[in-house]
Amino acid sequence: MPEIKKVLIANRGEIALRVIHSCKELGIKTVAVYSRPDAASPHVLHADESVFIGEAASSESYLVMDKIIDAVKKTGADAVHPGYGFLSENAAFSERCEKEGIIFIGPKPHAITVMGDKTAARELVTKLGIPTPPGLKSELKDLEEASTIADEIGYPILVKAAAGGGGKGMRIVHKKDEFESSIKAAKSEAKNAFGDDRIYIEKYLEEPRHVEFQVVADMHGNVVHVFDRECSIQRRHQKVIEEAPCALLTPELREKMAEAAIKATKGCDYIGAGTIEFLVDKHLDFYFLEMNTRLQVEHPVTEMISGVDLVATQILVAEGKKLPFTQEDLKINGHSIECRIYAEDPEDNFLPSTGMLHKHRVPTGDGIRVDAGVEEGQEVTINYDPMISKLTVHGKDRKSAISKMLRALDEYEIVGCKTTIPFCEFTLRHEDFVEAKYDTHFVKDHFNPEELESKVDEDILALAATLLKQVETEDPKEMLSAGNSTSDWWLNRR
Ligand code: MV4
Repeated sequence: MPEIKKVLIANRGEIALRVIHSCKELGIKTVAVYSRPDAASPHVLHADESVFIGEAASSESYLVMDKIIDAVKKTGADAVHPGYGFLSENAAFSERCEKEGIIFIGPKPHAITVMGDKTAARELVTKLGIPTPPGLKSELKDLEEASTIADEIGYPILVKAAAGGGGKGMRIVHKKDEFESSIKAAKSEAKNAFGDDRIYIEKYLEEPRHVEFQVVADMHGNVVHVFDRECSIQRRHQKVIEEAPCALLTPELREKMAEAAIKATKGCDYIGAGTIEFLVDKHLDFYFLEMNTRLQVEHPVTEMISGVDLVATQILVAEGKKLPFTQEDLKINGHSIECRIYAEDPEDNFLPSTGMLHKHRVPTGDGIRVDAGVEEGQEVTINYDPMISKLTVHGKDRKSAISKMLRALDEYEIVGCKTTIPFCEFTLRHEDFVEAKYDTHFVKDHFNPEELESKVDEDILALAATLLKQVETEDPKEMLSAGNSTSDWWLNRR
């Protein structure tokens, strides 16, 4: 395998910057690609070179394989890092890179295909002796047979799309007389969403916790896990707060789950960084759900407790090098929490809240990491994911990580759009979160927007500061004229 000298990052925002950082530290040149509204984005400014790839819609830019491959050839890059989302879990793209002689920094097409098909993944891990939720062994073909199985495992039943994943195309069936109509609706939904109407059924596990394992594998048969993360704080299948390690796991359970995670990884001949997703129920029984064949958004919490640079590790193994550490080399050090700061209004059902980032001042200090893809003065638009940044902290234990996160959230200043910061503060102060007694229903069960702390005082202070700055720097007459930006941000403040 040739050494990687130049990487094209087929992504945008914070993850593109994250990849650029590791490349620079490894002495690798970087190429950014960008759509029209991203022309002046940080990922473009921080890369050594950049290539324009089309209009705002992802389907005209970041998702177009031909444009990415052309950009690779034009710039002489020898590898592509897909980040997360976009082409990261596209087996055809991994294959295309292979054919074009470009290193795809990720798994081979086979692993992406098997794990991307959720019933194939379920069949594979079942053969390996890994527990999955009770349900059909494979794809649902015969309605009558499926209904009998549903009776056996008991309601509620969860219907899932084979081509789904991440909660897309799921449907809960509460009782027998809804079974047939739900299956039919789920099939047509799956057909519409994925062009694939294959579905399967599982027992719907109640009060589950979402626990995932980070794995890394090289081309020499070495597979190591980099511990676990808990991601149960989410809404509409969008994670908001993640932590590592999972506070629920005992060393014995961690060992058992890690063993299953490594088995699944080896079972699909995986190469690179991946995530095995499990549900853990109140009896501490665990079940394999799916494998994500990419670097995940929440990877920083793993990096903080392990000291492993996951992106650098991805690049090394993509070059054909051996993993630079063994399982025995890795130890859990302290505790890490990540809050995703979204441009969304927690007081209004987490509706996207776009606008100009008039102010973006991030917290600083020991054990604090901010991965942001936008800068002050930039617009947060609806073209892409509304995530402004990821705030990740590290403490000597869970309690100090929570304290540090609350301090950091308090220090974070964003003016121009509403954000999930007040929601994160609410959660981190909640008794059940503090005691680590929470499951995937936390938001539904406990979150009440009326309990959010009022930010009005801070807003008034921020307004005063901005006005003062304008008085000092601008013509006062202009301030009073229409279209002044001050009134804009006042209306859009968090
Ligand atoms: C489940 C489940 C309960 N029982 N499967 C969500 C993401 C995707 N990877 C699979 N997911 C789930 N699968 C069984 N058999 C619960 C979830 C789940 C969930 C379901 C409904 C509402 C919110 C949820 C949050 C996390 C996980």
